[in-house]
Amino acid sequence: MEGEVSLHLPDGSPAPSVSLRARAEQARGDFAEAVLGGFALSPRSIPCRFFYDAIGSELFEEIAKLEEYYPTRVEASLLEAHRAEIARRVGPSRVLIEFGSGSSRKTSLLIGALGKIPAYIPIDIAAESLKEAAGWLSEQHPGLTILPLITDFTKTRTLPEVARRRKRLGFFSGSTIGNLTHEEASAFLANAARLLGNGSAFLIGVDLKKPLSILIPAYNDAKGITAVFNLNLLARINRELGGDFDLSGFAHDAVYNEEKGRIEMYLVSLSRQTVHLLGRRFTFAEGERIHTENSHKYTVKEFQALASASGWQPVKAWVDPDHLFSLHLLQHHQ
Ligand code: AVI
Repeated sequence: MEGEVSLHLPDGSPAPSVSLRARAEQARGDFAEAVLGGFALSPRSIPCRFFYDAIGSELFEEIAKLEEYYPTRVEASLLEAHRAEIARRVGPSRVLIEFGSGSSRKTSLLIGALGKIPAYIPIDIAAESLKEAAGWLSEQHPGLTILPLITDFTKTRTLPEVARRRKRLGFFSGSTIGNLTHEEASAFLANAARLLGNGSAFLIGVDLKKPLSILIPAYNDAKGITAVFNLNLLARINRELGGDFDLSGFAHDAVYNEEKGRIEMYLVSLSRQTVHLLGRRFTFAEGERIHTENSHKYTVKEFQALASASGWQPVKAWVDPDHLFSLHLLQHHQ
């Protein structure tokens, strides 16, 4: 169907159009539960998926344009340089399924290289950005069938009917897999193997291990956009959960955990302070840190070992000349 952009539910059925408001309520409930749960832990934490409200998504788009934040730029250049080979290796007429599709900007390059595909299925929890991305992509690729699926991409269990009848290519870009722990990444890959099925292919962007002189500025940029992105979590608590965080009382911090091979982001309390939200009080000690994100980095070999242990056979990995980022093509044959 030309330019189709209706949304779909996790079971692949069309989403009723009435439920945008109900979905917003549900999202607020999930956020409240996650914040209360995370603040009961030591150290306190907020899951990184909550970065991406409308403001956080815009801030991430700004991060992606920063000189210091190489992943988006380098991944796009890898896709551009190798898309013809990727398309050749993958073969024609695959349904393209994108996990955590966001703005779908990079996907346009891939779709262009794949030629005529039966359908593109972007999966994302954010209904509004799915709709916007689908609208933009259908302008870029007139005639492309787009079947957006609103769900948490780590929990997707079924695909729309059209995808069940064709061979499938999964796409997971931006090194979002790095925001999962190794156990979560392995569970995600195993679920994707089940979902995409025997004979499927999977293209995944993965950030590489590298010197701290490059890594730290990527997560602590000179303009302070990443700091605002991180602090937006507290602003979001104020907006949505009736919080009274004083944003100037917390500072952004990004450190590399050598042992775990990951960047860790924190919000650090600059003094002893008490904050209220959802009718409760939380006291933060001076220097107390709220853990907000992990971003794991892999060598090519480490990622291939993780993929192999999770049901996928490595086909090829492309790396840029500066060894900043990798693009992995995997296949699943039982
Ligand atoms: C979305 N994700 C892969 C980004 C990352 O690099 O881990 C999120 C991000 N956090 C700070 N800057 C960008």
